Amino acid sequence: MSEPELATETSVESEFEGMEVDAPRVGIVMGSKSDMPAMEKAAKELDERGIGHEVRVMSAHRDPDTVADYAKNAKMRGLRVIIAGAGLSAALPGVVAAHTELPVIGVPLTSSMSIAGGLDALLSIAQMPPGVPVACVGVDNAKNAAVLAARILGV
Ligand code: RP5
Repeated sequence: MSEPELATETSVESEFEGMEVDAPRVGIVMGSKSDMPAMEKAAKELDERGIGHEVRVMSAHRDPDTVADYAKNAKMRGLRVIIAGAGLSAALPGVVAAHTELPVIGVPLTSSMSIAGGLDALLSIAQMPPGVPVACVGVDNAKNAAVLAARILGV
């Protein structure tokens, strides 16, 4: 009977070669560059907690294929949570959640055309139909999205 092959240091190294050890665990996406001032608060909170993240601008309405590709590949790329901020008829968090099993945290945002102080975006995000959940934090409260992401990650 042949001896089981023991992994040598070199073979383990080659297994890990090409794997990004510092790959981001949280993806922060938003529907417009105009959302950046509000969404930067999520990035700042994750920075302070030492949680790797990436920031992307992509609109569910203007770039639907980009959003679908991003969400479909997110888990495979090592992301564990997605934070999605959008204003007005804020479809982005729901569209992301439709294309990934990862937990999605929506951040309803105010914008120049918001009605009722962002109630439009709040309802768009919170009122997802049964089966495709999106967690929803308060209007413009991107910091809480980051704190919730940290709790989901258990760090
Ligand atoms: C949404 O429309 C964005 O998330 C943003 O909050 C709002 C306004 O976008 P801009 O017109 O400033 O690009 O899609």
